[in-house]
Amino acid sequence: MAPGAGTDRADSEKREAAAAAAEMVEAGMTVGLGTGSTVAHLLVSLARRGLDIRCVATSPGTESAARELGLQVEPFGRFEELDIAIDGADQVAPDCWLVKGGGAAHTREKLVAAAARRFVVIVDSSKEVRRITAPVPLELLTFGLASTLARLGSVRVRDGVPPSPDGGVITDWVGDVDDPGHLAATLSATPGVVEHGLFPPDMVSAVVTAGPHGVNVRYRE
Ligand code: A5P
Repeated sequence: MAPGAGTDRADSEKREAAAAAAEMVEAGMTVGLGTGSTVAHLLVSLARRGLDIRCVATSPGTESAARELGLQVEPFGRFEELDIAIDGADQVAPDCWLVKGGGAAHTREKLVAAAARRFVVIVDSSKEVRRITAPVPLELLTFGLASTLARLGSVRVRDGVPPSPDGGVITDWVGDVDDPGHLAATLSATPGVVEHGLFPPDMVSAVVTAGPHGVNVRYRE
């Protein structure tokens, strides 16, 4: 299924999770906006609240959608820190390891999440998994791509996906993920890997999951 596509039920769960997270934003805050179909609902909920907030976007798509809704989007370079960042995820494990980057935006998403005092993840119930599995998105440098791919081994270049806004090649790790922490460290230590889509639990402040029985918020702070 293409990133962003989904069932009606998944879509309404995304909308509910996004609406709950939008309530965590207060006037005067600086807000990191993620990327994807769940964040598309977040933008609508945030715009409806009409708060005086300053936003940073994690992708050109989010930036233009947010601006069209009247949200104030500023260059990330203006901020050392953000009050909150809110973003979707492809997988959320019970210990709060995440996989992100189904929409190829994980590098900018990780930078924005790392700058935020609180990082809130918004998902529909299909994203809750018992354990993290492949694929894990990767962004690779174009320079030396063939040798980076050979060093990594179990990686597939994503078909028909344009380079990231920063020029990186979008690929996926398709090997085993026995220990997300170990894989994250290995990928980070591999020359040519710009960023991987494994987000560690200590980056996450809260996970807002909407399911058939309503919205559940798990706090990690
Ligand atoms: C974008 O690159 C991703 O990290 C998204 O946040 C993730 O794929 C979730 O996307 P949806 O909200 O569209 O399911």
